[in-house]
Amino acid sequence: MFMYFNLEKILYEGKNSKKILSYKFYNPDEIIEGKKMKDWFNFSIAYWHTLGNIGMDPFGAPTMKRPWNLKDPLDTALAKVDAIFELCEILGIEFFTFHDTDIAPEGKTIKDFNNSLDKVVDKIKENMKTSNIKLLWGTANLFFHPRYAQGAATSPDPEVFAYAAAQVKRALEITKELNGLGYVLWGGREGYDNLLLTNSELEEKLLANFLQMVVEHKNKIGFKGVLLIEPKPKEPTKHQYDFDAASVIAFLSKYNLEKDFKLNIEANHATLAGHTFSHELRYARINNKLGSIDANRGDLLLGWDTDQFPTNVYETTMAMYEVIKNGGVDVGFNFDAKVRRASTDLMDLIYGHIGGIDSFSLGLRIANELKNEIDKMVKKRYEKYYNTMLGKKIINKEINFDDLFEYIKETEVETIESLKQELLELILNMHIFRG
Ligand SMILES: [Mn+2]
Repeated sequence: MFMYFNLEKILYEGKNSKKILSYKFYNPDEIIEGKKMKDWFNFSIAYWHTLGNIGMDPFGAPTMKRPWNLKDPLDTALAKVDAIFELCEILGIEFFTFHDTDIAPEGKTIKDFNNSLDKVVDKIKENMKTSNIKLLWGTANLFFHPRYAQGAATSPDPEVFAYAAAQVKRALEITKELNGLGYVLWGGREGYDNLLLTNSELEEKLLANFLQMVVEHKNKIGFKGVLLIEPKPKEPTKHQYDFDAASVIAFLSKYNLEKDFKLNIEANHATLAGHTFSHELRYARINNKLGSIDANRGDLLLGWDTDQFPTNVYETTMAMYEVIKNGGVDVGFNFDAKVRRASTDLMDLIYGHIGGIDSFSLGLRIANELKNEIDKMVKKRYEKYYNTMLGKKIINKEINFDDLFEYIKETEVETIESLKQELLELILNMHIFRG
């Protein structure tokens, strides 16, 4: 039935199943909190990590032989289209994501590149006609080629700015043609390695101008998807301008771009910024900026972006609490995750995705059970702001410093009510241990 994998479709069998190749917690059509599980997630396979990764790292040669890698680069690109549709079909994943350079060979000029992109996009459209598989989001790779070594939008050379713009223009157009739900901008080279050699005011202005042009082009072509910025603090650049959710939101607000962009929050980028995944989700959520998620995990003992498949149910539970409070995400959950360099079998790709899907699905179930208990505890913690005159006046700003002094001058304010963190942890564990 399939070309690259000798497998049946992976199906839901429930948590007591002993079958490795099954979902224990992901039941796509089951309704949770008014919505099908699959619609909470829009799970997506990342082209680059799943089809592109051949196990190279800075210390060693490729370790993986993939059957879709052929002699001719265009043949390879066309074979990858069948491979991504096949993987989606087997795993029951309805979406995929790509950079422009993942799907077609670049050639010498942007015109060459666009010609090869056209051929591959035609094949993607053909495959889409006979399946339910869709594009989650597209993006342009503005970090791999040597021309981007000193930045793309923030390069000191305007020809590089122009090249990057031409790439994003086409990538946006392709995303629209394929009905993508979003378009992501990740500025891996937008930042600095040496501050003394950097004109920071100019680079910030260039980045803002670039993003404004993205919005203009989006409106011009009538793309209805969500524009997303993906924060990351460092790597490959020493310092990246899109450091974390808070820095990006401040930047957007300074340049009047707040209504045009949301955020794509990645677990591993959060920890690189010194935050937890749920911190970044929370910050995006309370600012109405939680648009999409790159589902993976890092390794806290390593200082880099390891992009591992998510397996930590504590983390997925906390993440799904934020997602439920947000009413879901606009775009979806993309597995920006790769198998380890030493995991060289094709089957490892299947195991990785099953593990990631089930970890988030269990997280959704637990967070949904827990949310009322947590909300009750939080509400109680702040209740004096809502049920006392003093609290209400502070919230509504109907009081000033003189009034506050008068109010409090003869009152001893010692300790306040217990935080009860340990109780919360017990409740959380009780739900997680039950599964
Ligand atoms: Mn990453």
